[in-house]
Amino acid sequence: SWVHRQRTRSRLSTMSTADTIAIVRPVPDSIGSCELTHVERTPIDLETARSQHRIYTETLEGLGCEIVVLPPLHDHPDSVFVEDPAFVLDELAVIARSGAESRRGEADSVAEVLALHRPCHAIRSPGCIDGGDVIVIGRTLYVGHSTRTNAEAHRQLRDLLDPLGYRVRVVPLRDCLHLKTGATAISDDAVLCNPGWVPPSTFEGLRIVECHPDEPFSGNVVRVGRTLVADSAWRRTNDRLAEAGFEVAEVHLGELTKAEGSVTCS
Ligand code: CIR
Repeated sequence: SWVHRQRTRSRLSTMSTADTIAIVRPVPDSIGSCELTHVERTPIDLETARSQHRIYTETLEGLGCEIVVLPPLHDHPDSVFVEDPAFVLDELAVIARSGAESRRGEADSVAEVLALHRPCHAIRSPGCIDGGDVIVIGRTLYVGHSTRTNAEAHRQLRDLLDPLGYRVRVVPLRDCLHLKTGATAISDDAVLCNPGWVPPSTFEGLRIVECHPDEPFSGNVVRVGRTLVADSAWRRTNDRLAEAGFEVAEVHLGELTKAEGSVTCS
């Protein structure tokens, strides 16, 4: 996967994706005390986690992203998962209010950076949402109904986004933390999906690539331009993506998988 990643990097170095900003936050000292919902706690090696996160960040940079590194939050064990405190649309950013109380202190510093680029709108109590529950494809927001995201947040999103021409579709989940644990967009009209966790009927009208059944956690990839950044642990699903014509850049975030995280969240 290293070879593949290097090759992908040099081939894409002339691609213009410089208008893409990737926000990351270092792995905190406290990650061993992270929230876990569907995953059993196993020891996380801090140095390995940091080195995997560094390679992931370098990969995004190699694909043309401008990297913004937020200050570390060592008192917030899940703060490396910078996707959850917000999500961004062309017109505005939505600042989330996590369903996990331990994660609410992560939002302010994310909002501070996003405010440089977008007007920010905060989800208010009793609404709860994590950015990991939101997939945006065109003018449709697919929003999970999960332990982190509730109906009040769906209602606030509709109030905010209907006038901008967005449609909010609520997606029931089974057995996974966030919507994006089980499905992610792989182009403007295609999704990668684990049908056991996210009903494929959600994405009616879109092309669907199904995760390999032996790799339930493989439905999470990050789009950068035309490239999909994927975890090399999910070889069979990555092969399916390549066979379907997608360009895949592999990284490995195995230590963060133990914290129930994956590529988009990081
Ligand atoms: C949590 O439970 O909040 C973290 N341990 C994992 C968050 C992963 N984020 C994501 O899927 N968007």
